[in-house]
Amino acid sequence: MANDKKTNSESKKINDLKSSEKEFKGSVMTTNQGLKVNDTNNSLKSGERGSTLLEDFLLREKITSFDHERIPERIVHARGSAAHGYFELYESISQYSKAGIFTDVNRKTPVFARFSTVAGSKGSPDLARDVRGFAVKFYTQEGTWDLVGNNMPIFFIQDAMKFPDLIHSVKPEPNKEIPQAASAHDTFYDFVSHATETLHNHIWVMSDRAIPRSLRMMEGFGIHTFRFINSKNESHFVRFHWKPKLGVHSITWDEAVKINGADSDFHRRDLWDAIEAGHFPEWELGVQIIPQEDEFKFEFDLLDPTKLIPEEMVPVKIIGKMVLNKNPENFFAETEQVAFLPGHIVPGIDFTNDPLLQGRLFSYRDTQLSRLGGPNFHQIPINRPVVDTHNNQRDGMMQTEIPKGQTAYFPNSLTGGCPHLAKIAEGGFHSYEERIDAKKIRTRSESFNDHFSQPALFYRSLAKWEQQHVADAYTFELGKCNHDHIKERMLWLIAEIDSTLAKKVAEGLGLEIPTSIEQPVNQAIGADEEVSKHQPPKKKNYLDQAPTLSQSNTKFDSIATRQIAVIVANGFSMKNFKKMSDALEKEGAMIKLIAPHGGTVKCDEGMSHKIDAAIITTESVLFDALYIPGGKDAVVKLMTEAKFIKFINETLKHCKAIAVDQEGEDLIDKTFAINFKKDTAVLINKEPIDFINAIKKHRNWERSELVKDIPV
Ligand code: HDE
Repeated sequence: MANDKKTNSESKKINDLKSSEKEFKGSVMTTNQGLKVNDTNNSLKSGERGSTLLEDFLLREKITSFDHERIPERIVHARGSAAHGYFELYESISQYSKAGIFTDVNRKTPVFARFSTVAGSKGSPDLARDVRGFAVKFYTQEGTWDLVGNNMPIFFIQDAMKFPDLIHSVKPEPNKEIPQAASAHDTFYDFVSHATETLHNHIWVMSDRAIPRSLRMMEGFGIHTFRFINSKNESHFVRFHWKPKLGVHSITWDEAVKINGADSDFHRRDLWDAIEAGHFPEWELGVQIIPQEDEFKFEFDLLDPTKLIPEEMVPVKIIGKMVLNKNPENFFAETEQVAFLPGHIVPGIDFTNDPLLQGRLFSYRDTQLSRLGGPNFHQIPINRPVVDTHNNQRDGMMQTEIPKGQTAYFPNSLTGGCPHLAKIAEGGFHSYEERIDAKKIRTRSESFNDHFSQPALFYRSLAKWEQQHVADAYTFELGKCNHDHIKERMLWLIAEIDSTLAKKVAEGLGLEIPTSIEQPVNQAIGADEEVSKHQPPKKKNYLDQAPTLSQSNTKFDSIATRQIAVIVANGFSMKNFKKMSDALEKEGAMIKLIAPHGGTVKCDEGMSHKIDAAIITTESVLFDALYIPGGKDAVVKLMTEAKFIKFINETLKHCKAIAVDQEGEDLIDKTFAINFKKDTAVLINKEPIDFINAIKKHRNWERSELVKDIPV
């Protein structure tokens, strides 16, 4: 009996230790020691109007806890949003990897994915022009694997040694802490223009990839070349890709600037709302596999993280999918405390000598020590593996487990040699035995020295409208710099990438492209090395174009989760509205009614309809498309409100689809300065299917030139 009691209380304790989730419904308020609290509104005082007493342990516990609520934010990727989900494998790839996650098609591996901007602090707006982090924690049965990537396939620098310089240059300038979450300032371009290895990632940041429409509509990349190891211990090189089911879509810079004011949580809200509505975001996982013997087959180095392997040269093999189907319960406990480490791998995956990856293998564990307070951060619920862990590591800050027994060393006899080691065949990790025979040197491989061919390939591969956006972005960013010598140095480098691009930017800046620049360009080298040999080598042209790099070749097959603004006032046509909204909702679009005021409006059939937003509280940039049903009274009313006119003009300017029925045409006649009735995405009295097809195309970019002077 007594024994049973002990077992019960022991197992209760284990359960308590394991389960850290707390439900507050129906519970009484207590202190952290379990004392029931009778008053949490008033401190203990010496008399009704007297001073507060030091004795007040209730006040001290509450305030102390509050004082220490914040932990240091991530030095990079501080602004993030995350969700839970799962990963499923389509087919076993055991010929390449022995990892359970890549061989067992019957598994549903739990995942936690966090998306982030890089430069801004935790409270910065979502629509900064920036790279997006794309980090996924796979809780596999052989241990946790973290794939800590970005939404661009390459990185700025080639060696971890330069990372602090890169980040210090893009962060707010240290004297005045300005600008927040923005690369458009002198220090960043001072650095970029002196470190030409950055130019490839940089041109991606100038492209629409840096201002995604949604976190759900961006690709993800592991960037570095990793290794797959199969059960015969054979190695293949691999690069990882995430392909969003909804395609890759972006907004314009004008929208980004406005969204940051209208809803600075735009991406965070979009991810949260989609999951709450049951529209679970999905990505397919793809791999580019390169046989070991092809290591030197390419005109770039596989170990160089500033180079992508064009899909046109090595196709991406789709092997599985990730579905995000649950929002976190608590932002701090999960999204903030999650710790991703590129060093978290499982048997079947291994590293290469990419010098950036090698540095990351040190940095991420190190950063968690100050961010999460000590070496036991793996015990925080979100960071715990799904498998049991046993080792002899002990103590330290925030130890929340109670390791039992007499021994904490290996080998031992007192605990029967446990925890014992695992044989390789039983899943024990064994590093790939790469042959190494080299001098110890501090240098950069010559094979990393081509900094211009791939930025040029990227630019050549873009559609006309994408190229225009790149030119506009360079012009904006450099236009924000104060020093002409920095702008001129950049112009010289852009001209090395593409001379027509440089001409456009130079015109916008009102500067000449210099014919030479004074100082050596490439500072990727040590002080004693010859500068001249690092001048830009001739560009290679191993591929004229890589169409997969252009967003004009992405998927355009769905309007699911697209936000459709419907502008209405009392007397709007119910018949038109119902036909259109039924068709849109059937395709998964989200309809939002916007009216001159909040509350409800009445349609022409006398029914009341709840309004989603009064016009004063919203902006066109928060929507993907616009519909105006007819109804004479409604249209007359809408015409009198300037903000609706602005709303319509802006929707037009951002090249979005607009559908109007009957009297709705009068409203666009009043609004549009020139006639857009022939525009393929302005649909007047057309069928819902025409509007749906126009929304699927995301934008009608052909309109761009005609609308660029609309003054909104
Ligand atoms: Fe990171 N990076 N990084 N990075 N990184 C961090 O780790 C670092 C790099 C990336 O949602 C930090 O836990 C170094 C490449 C993502 O929590 C820090 C170098 C790629 C995230 C760190 C790189 C990334 C981070 C900050 C050069 C794409 C956010 C807090 C050697 C493949 C993960 C933290 C999350 C976060 C260091 C380069 C992606 C300081 C030293 C390349 C997505 O450890």
